[in-house]
Amino acid sequence: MAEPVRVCITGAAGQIGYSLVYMVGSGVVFGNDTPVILHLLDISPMMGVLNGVSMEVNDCALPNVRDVVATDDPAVAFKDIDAAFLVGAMPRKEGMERKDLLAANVKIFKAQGQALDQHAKKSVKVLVVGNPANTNALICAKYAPSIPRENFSAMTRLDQNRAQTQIAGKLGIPVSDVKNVIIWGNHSSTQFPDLRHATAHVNGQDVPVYDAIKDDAYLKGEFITTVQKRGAAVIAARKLSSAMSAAKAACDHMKSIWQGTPEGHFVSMGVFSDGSYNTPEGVMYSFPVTIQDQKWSIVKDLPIDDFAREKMDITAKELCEERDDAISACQD
Ligand code: NAX
Repeated sequence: MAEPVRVCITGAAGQIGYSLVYMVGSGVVFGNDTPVILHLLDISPMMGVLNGVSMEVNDCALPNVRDVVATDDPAVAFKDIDAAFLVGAMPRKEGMERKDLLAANVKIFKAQGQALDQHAKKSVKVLVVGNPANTNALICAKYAPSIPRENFSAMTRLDQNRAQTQIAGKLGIPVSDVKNVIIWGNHSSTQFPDLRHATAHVNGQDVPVYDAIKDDAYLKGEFITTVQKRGAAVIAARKLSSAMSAAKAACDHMKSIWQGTPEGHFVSMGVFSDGSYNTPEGVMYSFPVTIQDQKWSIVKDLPIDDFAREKMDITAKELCEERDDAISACQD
């Protein structure tokens, strides 16, 4: 067996945490041959609940779980970690504006960036799930200057999974037969789920989704709004935000980082923009990426039509506004 990987999950007493702790412990992310030491962080009032989660993960008797550390101290939680799922934050409630969330959450990610900088391995891979995920990741990286900023990413994989599922359902094929759907921009309702480069495996071959579903009105209308509003639809139905699907997406994202992307596939994640596709540099914009040796590269030179351009610019504008609000909130 390989050396154990130390994995921190913040917000581990919360609802995403409840699914995520089990999934990470089960071996699906870091591999069945890789033991994990779970570092579970939550805030002091949640320590009772966190201890319960810790008892349960031990009682799962998962062969991959070597040890569980449950704490309210970021210095302990981040000590020598190889990977972090930063989930802990205030969740969006029905009717809550992203701006309110941003002010409340950005300070958490500033403090966690500083703690990562001091205590984590410099090679740590940090996935930010807590909303506003892209901007929280930006702030976290900013306050962890000794860790390469490429090691930080924000989750838009849930949006990608939702988009793939919509198309698979429309075509009546397994979700794994839909690939290369792109989520551009922010994990918010301005995101642009783009099918122009996606393919579906139909009648024994990969065909462009636009050829498989010859319905522009759906592809450019209902499909996009369904994906953009899926989080709100889950809240309306469950009276709670997405949790099981968010945990699964977080595992998919970290697995892509850890184990790479298969030949011919790309995945979407929020990463530092280098200005590709005329996006503003320095915001955490969701791009299609391929990953090898735990390093991501933005997929370049995909053709962008006017329809896509307009949508990509709208979400870029929102990210710039969030960045400016976040920077001033951190200075307060
Ligand atoms: P919960 O409220 O169930 O759990 C959050 C947990 O974080 C709580 O246990 C809380 O005590 C803890 N916490 C708060 N501040 C903390 C801190 N400073 N350090 C450590 N722990 C802290 O929320 P849950 O439904 O699990 O959602 C967590 C976050 O994920 C929210 O910000 C939510 O908006 C975000 N989401 C992001 C998604 C994405 O695709 N990027 C989708 C799902 C989800 O909405």
